[in-house]
Amino acid sequence: SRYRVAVVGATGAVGTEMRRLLRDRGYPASEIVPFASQRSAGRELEDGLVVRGLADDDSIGGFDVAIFSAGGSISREWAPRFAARGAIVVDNSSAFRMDPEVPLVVSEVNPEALDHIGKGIVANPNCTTMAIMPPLHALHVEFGLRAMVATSFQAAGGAGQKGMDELMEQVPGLLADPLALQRRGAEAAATVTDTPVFGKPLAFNVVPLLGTDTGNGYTDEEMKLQNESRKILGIEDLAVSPTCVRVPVMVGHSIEVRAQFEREPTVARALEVMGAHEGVELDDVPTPLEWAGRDPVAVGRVRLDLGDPFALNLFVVGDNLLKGAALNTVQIAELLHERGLLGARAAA
Ligand code: A2P
Ligand code: 11C
Repeated sequence: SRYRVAVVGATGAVGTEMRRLLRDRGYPASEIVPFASQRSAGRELEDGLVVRGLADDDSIGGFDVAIFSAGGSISREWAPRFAARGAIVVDNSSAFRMDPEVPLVVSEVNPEALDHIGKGIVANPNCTTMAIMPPLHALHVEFGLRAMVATSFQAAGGAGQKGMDELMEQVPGLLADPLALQRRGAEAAATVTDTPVFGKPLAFNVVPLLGTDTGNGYTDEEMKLQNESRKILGIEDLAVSPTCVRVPVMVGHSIEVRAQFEREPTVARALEVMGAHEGVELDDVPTPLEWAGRDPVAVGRVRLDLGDPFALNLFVVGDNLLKGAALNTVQIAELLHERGLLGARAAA
């Protein structure tokens, strides 16, 4: 069978990758329909598809699967409407991830969660959580994960095209006065006045606040690392100490993880089980630039903790637009097909 596929947020950084992956991976689609805001309606995309504005219920019927990456508020409003008209929605926003009726799926980690698609919606994890799930799943199966300290180094592209644009726009001005970057940093920073996405100058800098405070000093982005990891790995009481940091990288999130286990790990066995896990590759010194544009997540710097023989340190890198977002949504759509879950709802 072949499916009618909607891509919502099709003009964005993630949506563009979604369309490319559906095509390149040979998704069994009879038609791919790109949706974006009314501003983009009628625009012809580089693949020849013409954008439809998300406007009314008349335009959204007849889809088997709808892949969303247009932000949480669009998903909250439109995902249930697509689902009500028979589509299974694969949603890349944070809107439904913690809903107990909505499976939160990493394709190589917990595909069995797709057995219970209560509302016709499947959620795709946050890109930072996503990157660490395949290696931590391998380690959890082997050693029993109990706790982790996770510190992220997140790329500008995590905030979409506008994030990458904001970073790039800051570079030429700051490059004009290299000495200020070294000796008069506050002055250099003050020349960057327009920072709607990151709140601080990001070029030549590091910003240790990512997301909005949830009232306990931790941001929403940090809380996702705890809550989503617990749900995906099925460890209700997993102890997580998260810190999310923005770095001047275009694409590719990095995460240093200190993971504590029930059973004593060895580095050799850790490398063995992670290297054998689908979607993971070992790399002695993984860097986001070198992994941008590649499908697997990379793990390196695997070391036994200096103080606790039950803990390991590891450094994980993943392309936030690919595995962190578009690739996993397309892999979920592939699983829905393989498991015979598409079409049935539309027919029912
Ligand atoms: P548009 O290009 O028309 O603004 P990114 O994550 O790169 O910022 O992309 C966001 C995506 O979400 C874009 O495809 C954008 O479309 C889409 N989007 C933004 N607002 C809306 C809206 N009100 N309705 C539908 N799509 C939207
Ligand atoms: C970032 N991970 O890097 C965030 C953006 O929950 O899908 C993605 C927010 C989300 O800015």
